[in-house]
Amino acid sequence: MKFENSLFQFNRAQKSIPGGVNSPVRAFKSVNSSPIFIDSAKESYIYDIDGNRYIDFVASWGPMILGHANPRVINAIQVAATKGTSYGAPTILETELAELIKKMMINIEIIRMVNSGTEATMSAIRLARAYTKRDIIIKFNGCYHGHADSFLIKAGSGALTLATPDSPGVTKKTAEDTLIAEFNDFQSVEDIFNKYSDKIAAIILEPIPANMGVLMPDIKFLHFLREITYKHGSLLIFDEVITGFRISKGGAQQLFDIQPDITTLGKIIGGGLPVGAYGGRQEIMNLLAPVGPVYQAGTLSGNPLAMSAGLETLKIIDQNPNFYSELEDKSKYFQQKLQENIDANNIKAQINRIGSLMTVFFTDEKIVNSYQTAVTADRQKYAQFFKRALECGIYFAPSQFEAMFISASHTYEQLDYVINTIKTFDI
Ligand code: HOZ
Repeated sequence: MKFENSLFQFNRAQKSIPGGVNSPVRAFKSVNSSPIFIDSAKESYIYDIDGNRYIDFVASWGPMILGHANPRVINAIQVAATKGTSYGAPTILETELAELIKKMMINIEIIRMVNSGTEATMSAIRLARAYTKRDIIIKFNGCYHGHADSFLIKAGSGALTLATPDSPGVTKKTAEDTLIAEFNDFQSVEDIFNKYSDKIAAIILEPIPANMGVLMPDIKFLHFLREITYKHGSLLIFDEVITGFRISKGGAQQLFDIQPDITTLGKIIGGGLPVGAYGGRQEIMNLLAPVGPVYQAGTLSGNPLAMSAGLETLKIIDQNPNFYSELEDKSKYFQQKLQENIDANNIKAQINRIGSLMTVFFTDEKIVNSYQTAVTADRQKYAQFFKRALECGIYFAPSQFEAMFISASHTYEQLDYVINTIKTFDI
């Protein structure tokens, strides 16, 4: 496989863009490589500018649950574009998307659209602080909630692989208001509440962590978080930017039967265009301006192109009663066969999967359910695995600590190709 054009463009990009990329993990640094530049994508294939074709398991980091360039979604964007691309004024599309999200995710009574997951989580904690009149938030070691200052403390995703889980530029004072607990560890949460009880505004978490690789949550732990936040008058914020509309029609909160106070969304609700959102109980959401005093605004919030793409994506999902069961069957098949071949090939790796979210951890640990077990994974092994896969036309996430996404457009034939190809890997 040749990567000459990508290499040339990467060198060119580095002269104008930090590290040549607009989001760090794309630089392929943690797999000791340089990025492929993308030309186009269709369904489950992605094509680079050297003419190489890959089966895509990155799926734009989650949004492309239908596969790339779905004809209905593209048509909706085209129709919207011919009517103008931004007005900075309300449209019916925004209400339609809000109504559909509320129907599918029943704990959301009122929802505000923004432009990214980072904006959603950043605004959600402002709201939680205003509602509770408290300052402290609890987040979990290795969970990632975007790049707002309050979350860049023991963060996952690119921050974890670049070994900068505490970013310079975050002031000490900001960091002091974010307390860190360990995911799936009851005691670590109890300890914080014992010490700071009436100062804690909220716990924010990815109910299924997917930014230190995919971790399996202890369902009892998630219910415990709901109980302890009720008990202490704190809010529970589910960051479902990745899991929303991926894990089930109603997200992880439906799967685990938990009612968070605020939910943050992104990725799928934009159908591949930049959208985030946060929503929850009316009494909390109505603190937002212009109803209440909590300020948050945006010129491109509710942008008609983005709303159209998200609305069409959710309609396609909502109209297919078998959408999630088919995705589950396919993902389960993939996990089982892949694990069989990994074992048969004497590769020491453990696959974590929930629905269509997966990570192959290169570790001896049999159960990977904590930050501590996740980071035992051998990044060099993952880098070898990633590179071998890429050469065979398979595009996995360029980092051990990201998720693999299965889409509705992956075929069993494509999955079989991957399963059988891995049998030949010498790593
Ligand atoms: N933060 C994303 C992964 N969890 C990566 C975003 C990107 O590079 O596009």
